[in-house]
Amino acid sequence: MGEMLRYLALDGTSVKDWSTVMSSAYLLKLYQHMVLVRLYDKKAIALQRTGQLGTYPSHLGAEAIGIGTGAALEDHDTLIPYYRDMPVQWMRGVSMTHNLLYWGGDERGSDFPSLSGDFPFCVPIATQCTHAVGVATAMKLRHQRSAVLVNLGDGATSKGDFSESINLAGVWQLPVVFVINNNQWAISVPRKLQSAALTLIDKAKGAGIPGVSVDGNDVIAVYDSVKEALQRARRGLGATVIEMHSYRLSDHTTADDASRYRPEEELKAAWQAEPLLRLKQYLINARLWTDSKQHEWEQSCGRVIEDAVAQYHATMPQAPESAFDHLYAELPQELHQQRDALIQKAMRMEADNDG
Ligand SMILES: Cc1ncc(C[n+]2csc(CCOP(=O)(O)OP(=O)(O)O)c2C)c(N)n1
Repeated sequence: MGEMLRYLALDGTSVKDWSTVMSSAYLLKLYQHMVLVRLYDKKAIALQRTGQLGTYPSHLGAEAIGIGTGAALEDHDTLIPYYRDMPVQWMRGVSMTHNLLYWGGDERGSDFPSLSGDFPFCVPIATQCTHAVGVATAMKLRHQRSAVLVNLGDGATSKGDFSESINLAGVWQLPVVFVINNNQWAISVPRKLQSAALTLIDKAKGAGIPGVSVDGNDVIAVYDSVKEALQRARRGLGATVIEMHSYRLSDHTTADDASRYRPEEELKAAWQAEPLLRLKQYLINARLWTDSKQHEWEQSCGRVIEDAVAQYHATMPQAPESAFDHLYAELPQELHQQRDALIQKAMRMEADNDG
């Protein structure tokens, strides 16, 4: 695999000096955000299971990638996220209520106050890479000293959109950072069936851009690698591909049952390397954290999450036809017909319910 950037070993000992990367106080803050994400994730799954949310993609195992990446971005950069990126958005100021609205099927979940034109989630696999290259091209033409960060899964690197995007990013030296969340599975398809390339950053070589291999469960390594790649981009030195080695500890989404295809032993081993465990151990050893502080923090996270859920529940539902409202500047005729049909159907259902 070559060398992989890592600062903390699995047992929570430091294996590389990170004193120039961030302060201890900042590391503690990142840990606290990771705990919050984990608790939020659990709540969102419970809401889906009880019919209060639509299909939801868990962040379990991806907390370090999300929080570390979000922390490394600057306000004037642009984030182009994929559906597993609530933690990155959270660090960019997008509320949990917006996330709940999104997965609850409400268009307003994508209408958040955004830093520097951040995009909403992209569900079609890898198409966000082409959007990122478009935004990065605009930044370059305007001589902005900002960068674009786009996230994708390991499966997305098998799509033409990814290959074409890194190719153009290489040729035009675009200020864009591609962060691959290599969580080893694309729904039921394991990494080794996705590509014969030894590593996913080997793909960057063909595009003439540097690739960096990172322990995606180590938040310091995530932060450091992303920050450096963003700086390179802002200085006009071009794009970078970062492969974050991680593991999807959850089902793919709440519509999936990973126990049908994923070896139990593999999952067990992955839990030993998960992102919160070693960091908590490190912080406790460094006397920056205690079990009682953990308890208090979890209580306050619980309150933050309950507030977001209450706001979500208090939001009046949108009209069904709102699904059509943000697709086109001018809706094509056939979609007008579908929209009208939907309104008629909603009216009939309402009349049936009343009658
Ligand atoms: C263009 C397109 N094809 C197929 C799908 C269905 N689909 C949804 S998620 C997924 C797997 C994605 O895996 P990966 O890129 O590794 O990301 P992960 O969800 O594991 O983070 C697929 C095939 C889709 N959303 N878009």
